[in-house]
Amino acid sequence: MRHVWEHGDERMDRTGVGTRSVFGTMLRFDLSGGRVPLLTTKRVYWKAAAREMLWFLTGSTNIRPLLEQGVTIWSDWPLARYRRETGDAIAQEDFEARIVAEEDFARRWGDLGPVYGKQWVDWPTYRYGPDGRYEKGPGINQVSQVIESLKADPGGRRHIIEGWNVAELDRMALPPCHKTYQFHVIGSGRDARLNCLLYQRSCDVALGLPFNLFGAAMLCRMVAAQTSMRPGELIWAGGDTHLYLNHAELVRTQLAREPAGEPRLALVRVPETIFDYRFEDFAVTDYAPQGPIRAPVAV
Ligand code: UFP
Repeated sequence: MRHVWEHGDERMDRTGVGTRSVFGTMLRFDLSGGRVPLLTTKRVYWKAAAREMLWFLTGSTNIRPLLEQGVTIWSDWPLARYRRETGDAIAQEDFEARIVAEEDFARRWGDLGPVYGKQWVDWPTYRYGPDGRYEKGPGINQVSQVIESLKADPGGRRHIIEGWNVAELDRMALPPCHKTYQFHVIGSGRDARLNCLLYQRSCDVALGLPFNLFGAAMLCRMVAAQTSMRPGELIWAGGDTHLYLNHAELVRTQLAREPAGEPRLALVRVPETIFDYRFEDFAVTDYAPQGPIRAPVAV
């Protein structure tokens, strides 16, 4: 955060807010012994990140299941679209309440397009049918495939989950930020450790990164458990790594704080498949962060 704030290139961005940005960054975290990258210099609502990660794995792209669990992190985009297209200046809480209460309304206004969940577990395919016409083929579950490929070929260099479906970007509320996850195994047998590299093309260091790191760690832990490996390292690679100019107060507050403690993430159960995890299967311990810091999201 200090590096981006002090050395970032100050520039205008899509949202109109403006950022300081560094291109090409890397962070590395040891996930062994339950270690988890969770900021202690402010409270991170890891429960929302956990629910979001499990929501991705269900393949859902509608904000309704998130809102039913009280998670509002994806509301901004559908809300902005609703206001823009209807001219109705509805309050966020009222919009969210309607999504939860009215199924038709949720279907019409709560969908984000083919974002992460869709691409991860149901990447669309096309093929020539028997009559020679182009038709929809069966979707690809990349998450299942990666788990199978890690088991069959631990030394492989092709263990990738990709969110960047070029053909569908224009229908997504937000093109994927944490777009590529690559897995890598070192050691073998009972010593095998699973590394995970996340490439994030665009990163809001203040609000996005804390969430994205926790989510990635969780995904890595689930994949490790499903392939009977120990968690290794999480490597995070950032493309446009930025701080919004209106986050100056957050940056100042957070940089004045001292990191303290070493939070741990426990997976209390190994379910049959990666799609059978429940929120209750995750426990964070030794987490005593300093207070939350509020800051506006750039939409
Ligand atoms: N952003 C993140 N992480 C996420 C997410 C969004 O940092 O998981 F969904 C931020 C990055 C950027 C903005 O500030 O949201 C996306 O804008 P753009 O598509 O123009 O990069």
